[in-house]
Amino acid sequence: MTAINPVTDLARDGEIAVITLNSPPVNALSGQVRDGLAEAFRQAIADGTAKAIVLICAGKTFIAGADISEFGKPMTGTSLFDLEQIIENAPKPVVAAIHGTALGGGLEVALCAHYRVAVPSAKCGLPEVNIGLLPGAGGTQRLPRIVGVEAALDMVTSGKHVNAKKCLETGLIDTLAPEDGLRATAIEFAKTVVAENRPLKKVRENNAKVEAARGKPEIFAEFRKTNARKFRGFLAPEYNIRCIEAAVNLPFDDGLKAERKMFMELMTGPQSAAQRYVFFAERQVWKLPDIADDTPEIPVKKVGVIGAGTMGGGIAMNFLNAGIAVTIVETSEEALTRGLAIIRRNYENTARKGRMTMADVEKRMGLLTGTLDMNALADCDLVIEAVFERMDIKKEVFGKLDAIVKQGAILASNTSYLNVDEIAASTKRPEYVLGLHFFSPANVMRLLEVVRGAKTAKPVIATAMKTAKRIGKIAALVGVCHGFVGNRMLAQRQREANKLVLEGAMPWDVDRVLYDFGLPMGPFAMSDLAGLDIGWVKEKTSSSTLREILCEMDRRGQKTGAGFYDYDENRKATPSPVTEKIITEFRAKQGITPRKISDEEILERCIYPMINEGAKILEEGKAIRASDIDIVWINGYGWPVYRGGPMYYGDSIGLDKVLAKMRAWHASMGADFKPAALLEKLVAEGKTFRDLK
Ligand code: 3H9
Repeated sequence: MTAINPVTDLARDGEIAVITLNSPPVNALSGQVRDGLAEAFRQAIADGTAKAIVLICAGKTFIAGADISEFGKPMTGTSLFDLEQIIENAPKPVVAAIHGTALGGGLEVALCAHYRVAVPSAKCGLPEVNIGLLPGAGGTQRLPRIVGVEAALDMVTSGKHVNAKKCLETGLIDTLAPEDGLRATAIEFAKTVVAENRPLKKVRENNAKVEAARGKPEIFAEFRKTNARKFRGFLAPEYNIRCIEAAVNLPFDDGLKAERKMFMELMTGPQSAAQRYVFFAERQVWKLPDIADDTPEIPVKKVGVIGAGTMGGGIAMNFLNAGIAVTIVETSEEALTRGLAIIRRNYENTARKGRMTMADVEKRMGLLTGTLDMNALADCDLVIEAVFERMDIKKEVFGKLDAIVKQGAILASNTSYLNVDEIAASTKRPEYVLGLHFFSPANVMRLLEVVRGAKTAKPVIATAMKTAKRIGKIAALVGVCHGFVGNRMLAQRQREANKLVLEGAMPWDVDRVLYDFGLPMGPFAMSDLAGLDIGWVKEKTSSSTLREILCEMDRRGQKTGAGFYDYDENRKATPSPVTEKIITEFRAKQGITPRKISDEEILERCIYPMINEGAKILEEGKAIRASDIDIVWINGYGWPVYRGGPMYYGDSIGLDKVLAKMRAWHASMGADFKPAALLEKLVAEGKTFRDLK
């Protein structure tokens, strides 16, 4: 075996040259990797006694793509394009041996090999779209030549990882190898290719499938239409589609040029920069500076959930999906029966849509026990309380749980605002208490805020984070403060949205601006969806806010067919003349003369105070990093990922701009706008949130 460089080896197995790449963690195509591979291929090609070449990777995966951390920096070493040319034009067969994931540039390299062999657990995909890019090394031109235009469109715009069985069906791979016999099978396969004198199959020459779609622009028009909602605001999906169109309509080399041009445009643009930032932020969020990776975990085999309402039911489903037994406790037979029935119905709906079998439904329901007796939670490892959001009730529940649930078990509250330390103090085990703030619908939303109390023990936090991963969540560790990270910042936006309406904007103006910014919906549409009567008490209402007036008129949101908006029978919203009249009269009563408010002001007033609040959260140590706050907003509130999260957005528009506005509003409108000390400091030092260590 010859070491070509620190990450690439060249060995021989009879007449087959075997190139092994070993660049942990995921064999990404860094400059060093490209150099090593290029040199190894050159040597293997030059060696007249080697009849074929196998490319295989060590470690957990085949090449998982270009090295994303190199993007935006000057390129060093062999270009990926040159490496691909060497492989594709090799005068002897090249076989790629795939395990783990062949993604992005990794699959593109494999597509330049003449044959591909994979183990059954392997997956292939072109996930560049997820980081605001397109496959820029020929992937958009070669993939449709194998899998066809429709399948290629789906793969490049969804970024999905396709399993080996499916890849075999579409021809993306040529044969399967046993799970523990990839190397041997790939070598045998290469020997057969040599022995049978099989052709050097170049994907680029395979035109039948792209030609079949030529002159059929409706394929693309239909695809765009079907996915318009999903792609809204994103540049990359459209560019990926255009590249597949180029594959269909242009000769291969011209298609490559078109792909290159669009790739560079995306790569140097703001959306991909934001999405690449999010890629790393999603991985950073799990890293906890003061909790070592080897902190002992508390095994979580059985979970208790208190409350079978929407939240409790959704929470329970997360664990059932992960194969963890759940006991759910309610206070009345009726509420329990209803809660269990809703869980079943949700699963059955999923099964009806073909995303689960009825056997899966029964398996999950088989793990679920409903009871009215809290004592049934005695042997749970983790109990999550999802009862009414009132401190006295929470304290009572925790007091009872403390007496019932075994020592060493974790007691968690799903509170979205309340003081977790106060809840913990109602038990004799505050170190085993923390907040697990799920977002509604809890079985769908990815975010989990893990709220660390003053006394929460490290193994409890470590267990919460690991458990979050097990149930498919993305967890951010946050500190105790009113509303934690997400809702604390949301409150800023809501306050300003309400004020803007008093000052002269209409709710649908505010909603439109935020929707166009990329959020799934604006604050008033969101209030209508949640119900305007959350926290509204009929007996105490006094027409003191627009919200109260709307509730008094039984305009309590979507559920009553009217709120800020009017709704038709399909829940389609239209701006309401009734609401408009209420607002106009309310302003008059308050002596407010409405003024014209620009879209720019709406956006800045809603978002800059959030960024300022984020700075306060950081300053108080309630979030570990600015990027964790971004993760909260992307995964809990639908902040558009191509804008990187509110803190990243602040950095990208310039913190000096945010500060200048906060100062001006502070002077004209008072304390709500007091600039955060951290914001002042960063601007004074010419730094950004990303510079914070
Ligand atoms: C591309 O290929 C462009 C080309 O078309 C054209 C070029 C001209 N680069 O996710 P994990 C790190 S674009 C750099 O926790 P898992 C990651 O940050 C690329 N680093 O592991 C983490 O580091 P740390 C297209 C990368 O087992 C560590 O590896 N490819 C890259 O849960 C472990 O990652 C993609 O978009 C990378 N490409 O999942 C694939 N990938 O430990 C992106 C990972 O310091 N990668 N790292 O935090 C993935 O989807 C997952 O990482 C993978 C493994 C499924 C591979």
